[in-house]
Amino acid sequence: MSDPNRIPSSVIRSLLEVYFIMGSVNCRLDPAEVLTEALGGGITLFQFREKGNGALTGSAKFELAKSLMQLCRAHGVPFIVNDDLDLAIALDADGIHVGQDDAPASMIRRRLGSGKIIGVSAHTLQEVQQAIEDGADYLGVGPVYPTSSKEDAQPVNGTRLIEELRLQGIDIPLVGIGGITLSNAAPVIAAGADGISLISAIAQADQISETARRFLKTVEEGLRHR
Ligand code: 3NM
Repeated sequence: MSDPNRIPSSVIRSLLEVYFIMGSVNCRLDPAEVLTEALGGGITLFQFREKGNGALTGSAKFELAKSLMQLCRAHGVPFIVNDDLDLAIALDADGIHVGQDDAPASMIRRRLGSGKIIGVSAHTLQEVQQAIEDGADYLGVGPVYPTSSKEDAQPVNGTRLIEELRLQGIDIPLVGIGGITLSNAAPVIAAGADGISLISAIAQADQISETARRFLKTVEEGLRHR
């Protein structure tokens, strides 16, 4: 029987349109300033991913996460935590995003409860099928294009894997991720993604708010013309 507390796919799909991810190491400016501008530009979902060289840990990580979650709440944008289930629970975040090396979505669901969003990174058809079986709410499929934001990124897939999934009738909400910019975002939506997920194209932009706005416009136009 379907769980009445699960967030409907149609809601998840619209949250995925412009899914901004970042942590302090991705920002040239203060992370709160970056996020405030991105929220002002219309990002639809945010993931706190405090990873890489110089990433904060312990109470500094917790305090940053809490302040960024408050900014998201003020804009009505859900706040997703990357990987760290204890942090997601401690903050009562809106969800968690996990990779292939983390606990399966089914196990996470038991700890988080059914009203939270669980996303999984998937790079092959088999990983996609497993994540669906485990009860993921959405998938991050990538890397679509070459990226320098993830050290252990898998080989680039282009938009091929997304197209293949949709051709096979797999309709779980999903975003393309990896190397997405304003000039290459449209084909990701045309391939069948519900949205795009990005770090550097927004975090490192000279005009963050305007850039986020242009991504939203690109995605919405892409969805209308599909
Ligand atoms: N996951 P940027 S690629 C966090 O393929 C992440 O699963 C990926 O950063 C995957 O937008 C990636 O700067 C990095 O390329 C995305």
